[in-house]
Amino acid sequence: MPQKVSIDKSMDLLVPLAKKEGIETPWDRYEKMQPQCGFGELGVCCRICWKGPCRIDPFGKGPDRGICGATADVIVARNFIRMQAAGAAAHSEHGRHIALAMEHLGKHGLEAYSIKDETKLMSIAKTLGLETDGRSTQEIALEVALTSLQDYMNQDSSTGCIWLTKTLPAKRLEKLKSLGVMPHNIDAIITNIMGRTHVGCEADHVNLLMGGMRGALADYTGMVLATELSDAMFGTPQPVVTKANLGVLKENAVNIALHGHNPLLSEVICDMAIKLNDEAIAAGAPEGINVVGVCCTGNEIMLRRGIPLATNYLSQDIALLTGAIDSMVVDVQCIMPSIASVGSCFHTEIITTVPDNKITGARHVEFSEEDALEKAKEIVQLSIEAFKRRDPARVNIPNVKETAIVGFSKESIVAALSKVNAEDPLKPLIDAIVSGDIKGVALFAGCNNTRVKHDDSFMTIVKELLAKNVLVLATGCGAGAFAKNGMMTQEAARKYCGESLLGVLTAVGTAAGLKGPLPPVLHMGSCVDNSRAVQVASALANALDVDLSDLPVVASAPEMMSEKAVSIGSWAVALGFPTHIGIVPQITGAPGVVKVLTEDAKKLFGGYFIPEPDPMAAAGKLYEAIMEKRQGLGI
Ligand code: BF8
Ligand code: SF4
Repeated sequence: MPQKVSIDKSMDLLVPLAKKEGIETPWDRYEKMQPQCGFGELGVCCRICWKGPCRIDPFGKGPDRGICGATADVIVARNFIRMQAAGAAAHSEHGRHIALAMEHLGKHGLEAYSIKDETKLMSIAKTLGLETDGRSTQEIALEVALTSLQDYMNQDSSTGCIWLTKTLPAKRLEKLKSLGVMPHNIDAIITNIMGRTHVGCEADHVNLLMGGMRGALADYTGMVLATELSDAMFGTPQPVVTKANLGVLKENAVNIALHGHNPLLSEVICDMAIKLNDEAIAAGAPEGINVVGVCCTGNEIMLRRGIPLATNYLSQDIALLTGAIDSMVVDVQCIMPSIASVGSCFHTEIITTVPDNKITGARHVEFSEEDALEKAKEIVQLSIEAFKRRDPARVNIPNVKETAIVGFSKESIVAALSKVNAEDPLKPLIDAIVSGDIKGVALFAGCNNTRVKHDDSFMTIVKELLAKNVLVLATGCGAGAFAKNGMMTQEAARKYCGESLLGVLTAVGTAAGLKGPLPPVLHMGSCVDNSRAVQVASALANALDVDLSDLPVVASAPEMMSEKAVSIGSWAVALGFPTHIGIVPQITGAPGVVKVLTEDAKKLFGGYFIPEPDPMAAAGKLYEAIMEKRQGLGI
């Protein structure tokens, strides 16, 4: 195990505690896994048919083709685009779930849900070109839902997905169309990828990769509709001050950790926790119920409700070592199965809620929109019961929590900017970019990965870019890393930003009533909320009458691990953004694939992958990419 596995200060207490208690951490499991398979690392292993597994010898001494004749490029391209399809499927299932809930809400109402943000619903209807005059909120919600569901149903491949075509600049849409990568139907595109990668189908790596890019753009479609519809149902994030890191757990409260992704579950549990607070007090918890978040669900409820974030991906099971989490309630994605075994060492209820995301060893309470209130009540009461079994002698809450100013949706950013220029809110931002006070924009996204020190690459790169006056946006577990490690405070802006960036953040923050700068890292939400950053970039591109690929905008996923992150990184490239990945991707055994994704993509899309594991070198490359785009714009 590396000397120090994480820079998260909570881990200084909990990792040694895990060792003492004989409880395995992800880093112990990582160590046991060494050495990891070299063929897998290079991506040159194929298990697509049962003649295999086949593997290509990277040193050129053994097989250079699989038994069917597939080359390294074909094997790697097939594996890669299947990852893009899986990422798109995960996000799009999330989006479908929200759209179906909104459809039910529109058709017959749902006891636990409503349209909390009617302004957002109206703005969505306008974006989608729907009639609103003289129609009730419920009618509009129904049409918004049905229109969104069209993106899963349209069979006419000459028309692009609605959410994609309505949210990207015209120049980019033309480009995507000319390259033949416009998705018309999320489900059809995912099926297409699975079909064309079956044994004996496509064997041209370039065409495979272009098919994958179309899949990644289907992923964007599912994400943007998930974000926008969630905002209408649960509220569009506005700036809010909260806390992050495991010190947000309370010794004298029933601690419920909400983990996963979909706000349909977490929002109702938050409501129910408020209702049942007195039951918790009566059960002996003087501070009632304390809901905290983990991973992207954590980000969702943090931005919309100011609920504190306990931790991010890699420290999710270690969080249970605090002995103070009474229940961890999960839905879908990025949930380590290990939470069931670690939870069983404590009094903690690990509760799964989704019929197709169960974990052996966890309790399953099946949740649906129709019976959401009843099930949320059951879950909260199970948590209170678990609290009664908590062993105070095993409680170890790290005294680590940072203030975090979060809640930067496109709407809240525009609202803050409009305090500086009410007529033309984007002008102050554009002026700052043109003058060079802001050199460019970097979006940090993605996960943690045992291959690199937990949270460290995020922090190293961001400090470098802030010092060079790059505006920073963040989502997902990257945003979690920044929140936990103190990068969402006004002090951090003063400490880390270059002079001209600090000037802009101070002007906007002061005008918006913050009595000082905005935080140096603007938390935009969960992973699906990467679409918010695209909305900001599209507004800038439209205002400047340029394409997205012309903007000095870059993306970085320094600690990525999931197929969703592969898909997001790919659509970032397809939209024209240079995109850094800090993990050596499982494609390096295929020179042709590497060339397409890191070089040819630049000519085709304007965006391209920058694989760079060293965070300092990555910061340099991202800054260079920003400066190159500035040069292209002549600024
Ligand atoms: O969707 S950043 S570890 S929690 S995949 Fe997962 Fe990665 Fe976290 Fe959210 Ni995104
Ligand atoms: Fe081997 Fe070809 Fe089968 Fe893959 S598809 S396992 S390369 S025979």
